Amino acid sequence: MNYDNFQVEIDGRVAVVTIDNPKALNAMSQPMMEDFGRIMTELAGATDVGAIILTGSGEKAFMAGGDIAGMQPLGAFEARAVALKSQDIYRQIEGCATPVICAINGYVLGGGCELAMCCDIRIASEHARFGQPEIKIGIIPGFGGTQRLARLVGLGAARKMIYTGEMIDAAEALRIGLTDIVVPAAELMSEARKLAASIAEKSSVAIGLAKQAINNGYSMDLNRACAYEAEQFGLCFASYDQKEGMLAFLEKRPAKFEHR
Ligand code: CO8
Repeated sequence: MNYDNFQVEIDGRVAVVTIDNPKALNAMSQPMMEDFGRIMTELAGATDVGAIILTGSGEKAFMAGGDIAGMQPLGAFEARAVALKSQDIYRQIEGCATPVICAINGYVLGGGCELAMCCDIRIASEHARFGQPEIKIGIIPGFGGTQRLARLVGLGAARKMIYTGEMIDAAEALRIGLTDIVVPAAELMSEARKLAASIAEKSSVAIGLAKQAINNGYSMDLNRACAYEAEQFGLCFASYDQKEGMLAFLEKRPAKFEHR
């Protein structure tokens, strides 16, 4: 895969996608967002990829949001179309069977924070700074931020971030649940790779079913969600990996998953 503003590297069953727009702190323009969608579609469909890490180039930013220069002249209908298109790409990341880990190496703002919230697990460096600063430029979050932030950290903390536009540091993000892990900057990628490798070596079939059970069940009431979980649990037993995983346990040897 060859794109101007992204690097894609595959190491074993782990893919690393690096947003690379250093002159604007990895802010994403609309053409970049479209490329990003293509990359994620391709990786999500690759059976030899068991986990994806998203990160940003350099040490200063994961992604400082949408490209403000490109957005400034938009009219209302164009802005709505941009938001809907990007929301589709973000939803696709959230819904794809492959787990996505966001390795946050600095500023994670606006559309960047909204992207991070679509990922399965967020791991941040100690110097990461989180924010939804849209209010400061006269707009509101448009890539799912008003919805996912409130669901993730609760209404009060979400309102505070969205109404003030102020950034919070990694420790505060950990406290409110906006990141799951915080590590020193020098250890960010090695920790993200360790986590991704640990996921990617498991059965992709079971991981995909677990992701669906968690994500789809989250918006259901508990009874319906548990019934849905039972369906996903049952489906595991249609896989080669379930037979192999249980047989390997009984034979006291490591399982050799084939992700089918
Ligand atoms: N867009 C375009 N350029 C940017 C952006 C951005 N989001 N962020 C930074 N840059 C550029 C700066 O303009 C600057 O360029 P230049 O060197 O040419 O002047 C360069 O990156 C470096 O930035 P700074 O000099 O500002 O670096 P500082 O260390 O002083 O400050 C900050 C870093 C605090 C991150 C600061 O750059 C900043 O506040 N950036 C803007 C952050 C922001 O507001 N993000 C939200 C954008 S809006 C968004 O994401 C909403 C998407 C949903 C829209 C849906 C409807 C269309």
